[in-house]
Amino acid sequence: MNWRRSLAAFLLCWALLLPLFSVAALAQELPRAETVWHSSDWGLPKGFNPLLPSVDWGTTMMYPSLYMYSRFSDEWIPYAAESYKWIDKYTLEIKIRGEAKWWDGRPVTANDVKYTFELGKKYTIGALSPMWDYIEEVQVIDQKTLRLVTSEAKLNYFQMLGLLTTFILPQHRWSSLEAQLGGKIASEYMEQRPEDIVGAGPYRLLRFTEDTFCYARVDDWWGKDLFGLPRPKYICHRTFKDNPAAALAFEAGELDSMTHFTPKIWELWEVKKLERRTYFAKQPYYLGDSPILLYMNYEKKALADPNVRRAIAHAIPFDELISKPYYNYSIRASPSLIVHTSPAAKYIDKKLEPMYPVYDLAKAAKILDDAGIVDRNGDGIRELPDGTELKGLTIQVPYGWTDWMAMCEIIAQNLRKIGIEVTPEFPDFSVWWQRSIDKQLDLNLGWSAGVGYAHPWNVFRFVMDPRLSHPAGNWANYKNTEVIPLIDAIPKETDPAKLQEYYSKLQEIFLRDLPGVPLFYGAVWYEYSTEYWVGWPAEENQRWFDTMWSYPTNLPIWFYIAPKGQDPTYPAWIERLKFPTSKIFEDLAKVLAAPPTPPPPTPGVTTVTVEKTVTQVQVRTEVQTVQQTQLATVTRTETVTDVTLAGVAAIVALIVGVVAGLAVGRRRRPT
Ligand SMILES: [Ca+2]
Repeated sequence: MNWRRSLAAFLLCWALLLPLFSVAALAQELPRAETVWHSSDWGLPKGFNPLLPSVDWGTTMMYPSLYMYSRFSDEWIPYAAESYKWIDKYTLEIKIRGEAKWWDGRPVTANDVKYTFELGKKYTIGALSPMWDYIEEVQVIDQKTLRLVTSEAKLNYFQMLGLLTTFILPQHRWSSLEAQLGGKIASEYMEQRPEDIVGAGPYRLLRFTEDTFCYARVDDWWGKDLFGLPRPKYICHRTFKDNPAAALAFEAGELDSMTHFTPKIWELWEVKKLERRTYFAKQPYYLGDSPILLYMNYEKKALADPNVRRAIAHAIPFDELISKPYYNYSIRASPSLIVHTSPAAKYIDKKLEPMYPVYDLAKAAKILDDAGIVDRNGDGIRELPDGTELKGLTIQVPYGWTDWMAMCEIIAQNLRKIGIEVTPEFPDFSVWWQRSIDKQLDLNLGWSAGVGYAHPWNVFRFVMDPRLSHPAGNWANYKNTEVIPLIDAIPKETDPAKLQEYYSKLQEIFLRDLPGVPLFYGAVWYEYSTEYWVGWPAEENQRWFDTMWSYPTNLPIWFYIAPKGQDPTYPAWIERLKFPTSKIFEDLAKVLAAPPTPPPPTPGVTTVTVEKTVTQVQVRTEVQTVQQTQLATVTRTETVTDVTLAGVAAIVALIVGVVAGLAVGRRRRPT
């Protein structure tokens, strides 16, 4: 039977050579009807080690988290966890599912969680290190029970929730890697041999080429009795040289989904009648996330004047910015700084609406006139009462961000009409970034923080916290210490009435001082095709959904789409298991209200309370997400863990321009 051995050897060689083959070879080999093809403007494959600051798309599909969290619906699903339970104000106990196993058959344990999280103590890891500013320890109670313990000094419930969506690694594999490689496991080790990877997710890396990589379904996955198996047998990602190249492949039916900026995307279905769509069929086409603001630098004397700031806010043609350069891919952001399309809209204080800026050049001019900021020498430029001229100012965004560049031109034209001379300037990204760090920008467009369980606290903190600085937040260099006690109180508060009071006060201060002006919500790029797969999340098919780069949190999508011709059944477990963030806080409030409980009568005997509902949270470790951007062949914006409070400047440096946002979202910018 030598031929069998020869065949085996041949197949082995074939498998080893595959990574060298092109996408065409992969595409031919994998059945089109069983494969989802996706594209984002990710870079070329770098590695599949989730500890790295930059990892390949889908890497975290291979690893479990305790919970999955959808920031658009603000809901949780227990994944590797079975339940949670507040023990006291500082202690959250998590039970891990008895079924949860690594691919090699060993159980997913509390020790795996402790080991993974503690890697962030030993090494600088964007996704793990900042959590230690908010927790004291991870306690292992038994093999399947752990406790996340914080203290009054470190208390921040948003950050604690963030731990629940953090990936978990198998200690038995990574501790031996660590023994060999030390800190290189978090900085250099690539994890590029699919057969070496030990995960616990329903997909594992199959192979990759220079521009394509594919994951294959794990058919003996531990979760199949609980969750079933996902529908696609293969999920492949292709990297294109730029957005237009991806758009061509999408139009040609080579891709089933993508996250690329494409001008006039609606023409695919409205004009070309193709089976293509975005989340909404009409404007705004995409879900919105982080408010994009016009920031005005307090370090500049002219811009520190509240009347100048208010006048500028009234000179912004909000609708034109969105309809022209942004192709109506968004809507005007609420001036309150709270994303009004998110569940957090309940915190918007409508009594403050009279303070909202509206586009009105006459009103803008009157604000300046009334403040004595007028043109005294007839050159068309106004001066402050002390003679400071409103000229020589710039409005800057990185070169290549064509939509934002056009917005700067439009804003500058309008400011000239009210006697303020502002010149657009478009430096390279790195120059723009450094100028912001150096507080040298005058006016600039920038992001803030997105929706999710920490919203809107995360946005108020990002925009107004005087303790922050670029890139972590406070891009306007706002110096009002009045906001500090409010920002510090919210993450420790569970009383809805008090939260409303704090948020109302923050809105009032924000609208009074205008450290920035919210313009629109950054579009969450997501396009899909129904040529091969149906049941995609959309406005008329509202399903569990997170961004197409957030895994494992967006895993349920692979369980409810279906091959064309089959029924995209929505799994019952999603509806049964999901619960809102508010439940976590209600449960906490009950524990806080209860009288102190006596110590357990029989120490040493572990009493396990199994609850069936639990949940998890995601790590936006520092509460804040910072979106960072880089220009390469493609330009992208990434959401990265904010590490400022951690005081870990080194981490910031490490993650600039890379993907630290494993557990966090990730957004792209059009080129
Ligand atoms: Ca003048």
